[in-house]
Amino acid sequence: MFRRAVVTAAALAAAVAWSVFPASAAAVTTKGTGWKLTSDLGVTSASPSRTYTVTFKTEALRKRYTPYLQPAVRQVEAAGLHLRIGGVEPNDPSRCGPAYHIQFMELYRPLGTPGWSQGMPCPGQPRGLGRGGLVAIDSEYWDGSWVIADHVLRNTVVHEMLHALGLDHPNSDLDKDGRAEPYECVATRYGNRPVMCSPNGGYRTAANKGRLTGYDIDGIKALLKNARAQGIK
Ligand SMILES: [Ca+2]
Ligand SMILES: [Zn+2]
Repeated sequence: MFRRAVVTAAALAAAVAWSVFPASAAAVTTKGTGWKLTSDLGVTSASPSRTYTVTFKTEALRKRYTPYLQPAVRQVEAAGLHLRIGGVEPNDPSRCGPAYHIQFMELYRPLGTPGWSQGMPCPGQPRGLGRGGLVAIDSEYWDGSWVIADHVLRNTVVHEMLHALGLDHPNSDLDKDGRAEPYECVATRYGNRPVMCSPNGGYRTAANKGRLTGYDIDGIKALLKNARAQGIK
């Protein structure tokens, strides 16, 4: 639900110092209706040509999360970003993995808060080009200590993957009380908030849970558009 550092604060600071603001910032759009990019971590685009690969720390995790991710992965592909579900590889919550990998793991309360998971892109990338990231799902969902509805679980897993691709929370101050509050996100006329809303939104129906909303798809398209605007392949 939140995206802060799996990577250590020191590593983050060093990486962000590299370039939070790309030289061609003028060509980059970082937010729109219902979507926002992770510009404060220096990620504003995604490669239109490279393939991003989701990997898992263990075979058990691969089996567990692959079905949850498949519908969303197909939508991201349809939006033009090459994304595939891969296999098992070691990962380390304190550092980013191979380029263009999104590494899934389970940790006990990765943010220290009961029931919260986290995902983040590798920060401070040259020209703001996202190169994948890390996802840590709270292990409490599986040991019975945190009760989570199936649609919330599925939307959470997808939400964290989208963080690793470079999408941020699009919460904004819709009621003009001076603060962008939890759940304060645009919604469709059916009341569906972006999956990237914080805490996570997304569909609640059996047919659509774990699928991106149109807002989230617009965010994915913006990552690609920014890359093209900067001549990133
Ligand atoms: Ca508000
Ligand atoms: Zn989040």
